[in-house]
Amino acid sequence: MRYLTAGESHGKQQTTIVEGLPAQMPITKEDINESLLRRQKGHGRGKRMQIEKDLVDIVGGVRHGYTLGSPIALVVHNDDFKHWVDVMGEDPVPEEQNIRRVVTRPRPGHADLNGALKYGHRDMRNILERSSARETTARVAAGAVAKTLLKHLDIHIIGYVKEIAAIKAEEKPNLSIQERINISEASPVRSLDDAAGKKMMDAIDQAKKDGDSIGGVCEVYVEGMPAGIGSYVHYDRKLDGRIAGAVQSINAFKGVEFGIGFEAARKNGSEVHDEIAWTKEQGYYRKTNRLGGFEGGMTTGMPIVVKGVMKPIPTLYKPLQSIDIESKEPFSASIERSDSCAVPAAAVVMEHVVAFEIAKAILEQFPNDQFPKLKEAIDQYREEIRCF
Ligand code: EPS
Repeated sequence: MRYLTAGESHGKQQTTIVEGLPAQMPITKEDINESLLRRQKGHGRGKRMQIEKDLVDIVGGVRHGYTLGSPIALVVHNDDFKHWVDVMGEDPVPEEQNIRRVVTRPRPGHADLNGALKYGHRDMRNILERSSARETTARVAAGAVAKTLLKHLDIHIIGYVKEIAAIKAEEKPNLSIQERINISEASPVRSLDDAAGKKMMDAIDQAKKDGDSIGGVCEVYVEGMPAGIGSYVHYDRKLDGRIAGAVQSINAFKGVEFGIGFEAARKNGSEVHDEIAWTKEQGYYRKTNRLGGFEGGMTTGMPIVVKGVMKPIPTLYKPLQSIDIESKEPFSASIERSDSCAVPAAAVVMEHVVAFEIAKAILEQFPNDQFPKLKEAIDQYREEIRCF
């Protein structure tokens, strides 16, 4: 399974094509819209989210509520396009008419300058329109298709916020996945810790007042994965490696950890590895889950626990110094509108990119043409490894 996205932030629409999904899998618009709407929420979002109402149009690959096995094509319209028609229009601009809102001032921390140098655009709008995190709408749409497949296979996944700025949510290792879903959905910052969540909201409000932005840490938790998904035999079949690459590719993400992550460097092996146990009902399991559900690039059958670090959004009301590429004069980068914190939304994005990598690995390992046969094969595999 693979996917492609296309579309500019202020262009007509975001487009997603997902290819490689089995036929005969139930899926509805609601499965995708729920994810899209969750991505739009979160304390700290800016004015753009008041303009957009992300709803999907399924324009290929699904008929009467079931996948056909053909590519699935999804469209989400940018409602803001109506304000940008003459700036973003696809028709060639007549020579006498100036292109409006030309960007010659690269913003520190964005793709603007590097993209301009690479593609030779002197109007950096041609860079920022695509490098904008608006694209994560299309990625969430692809991930929602993957999440639907996982749901039908009894694999459940949720993303929430662990930290914003310096405020850390308390560890809650014993919460079930359903509790994680319910608590994070009810929190305006997707925190599992109500007290920390309130402090996170205050920190976001303060950053907004200061014209600054703040980042944080998201965590994705997956339950129901059988052991042995992914492989140790080659670098590009290690599922944790693929997940890490996908998470790192989310806009503004700077790092990834599984389980205790970087903490493992500061501990002895006896404090890091998870002891193996067995019961007749459950089969093999680990007494702890410090490695976050992976050994040897394969799932252990324990919950997958992965964290991603998001830097503060580089679009600041508080100006940073940069250089105008036409005049070569220094200037202070300033903006018209921005999110002061998008970590709660990023947790939803991360949930969906992880879902996609997991679903992809499952489809590589089991019969993938017809959904009922896939389900049967996975149920049989679960039984086999329980009795192994
Ligand atoms: C973004 C800048 C803002 C955000 C946008 C990402 O958009 P605008 O430039 O239109 O104000 O709102 O995020 C989204 C539109 C979204 O759907 O998440 C950026 O520069 O990355």
